[in-house]
Amino acid sequence: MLIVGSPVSPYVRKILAILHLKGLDYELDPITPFYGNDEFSKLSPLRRIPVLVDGDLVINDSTVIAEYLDEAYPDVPVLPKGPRERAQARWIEEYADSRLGDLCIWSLFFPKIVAPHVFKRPPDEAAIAKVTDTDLPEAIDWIEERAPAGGFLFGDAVSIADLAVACPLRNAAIAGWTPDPARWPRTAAWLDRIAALPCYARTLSFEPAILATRADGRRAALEAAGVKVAEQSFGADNPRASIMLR
Ligand SMILES: N[C@@H](CCC(=O)N[C@@H](CS)C(=O)NCC(=O)O)C(=O)O
Repeated sequence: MLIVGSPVSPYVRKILAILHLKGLDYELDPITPFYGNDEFSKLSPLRRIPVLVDGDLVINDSTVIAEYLDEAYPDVPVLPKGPRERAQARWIEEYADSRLGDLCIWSLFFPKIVAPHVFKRPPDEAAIAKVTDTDLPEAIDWIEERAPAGGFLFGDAVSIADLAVACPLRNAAIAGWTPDPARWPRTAAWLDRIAALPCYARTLSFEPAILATRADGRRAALEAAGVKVAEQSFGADNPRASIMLR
């Protein structure tokens, strides 16, 4: 199966961690969504990553992809068993995807890392400070109340909800913000346990191939990191503005 999307996206990272956990093979087309070509618009009408392509099956949205993978390959589940736990896991995933995604990606990683490099737009430092000083701390206060004292949210096995929380916070870390263990001890220790999982740690090992490598060397760097890079790409040479920002 093919996954379209850069492994630096938190939503792609979540899917790659699940594929690793389940022991599934995949090829990666590591495009940044802003560099998607016209074919990418057909594949992903919101021009978002990740997209899963398996033969004639195309699935958009990381939550939908994760649930598909859990149903199609149930041996190592990422959703807990009971209906109550499943509903809780889905809600924490939704909170992470939308609220943490909004703060960590759109309000921090995008203006600090993506916009200056891709769109040559200077960062709004006052807006970024509001996110790191007020908005993210408030969100992590909410997370801290739910963070498990040991293990993971639903026991000894990692779930979609654990991964969903860790993934956007990884982008905040790349942009220079991590939860202070003195204020959020449970969250900080829980994130460390997730980071130590082989399925997740492997996704982090792909990052230098994107973040510290020129565009023309990324394919080789990813392959050196153990990624099967797809022959054909949905990438283009020039960036387009996000639908979100139009
Ligand atoms: N709800 C979607 C969100 C995906 C998403 O926003 N991906 C970002 C990359 S981190 C993207 O493709 N942004 C490009 C855009 O919105 O133009 C999911 O879970 O897959």
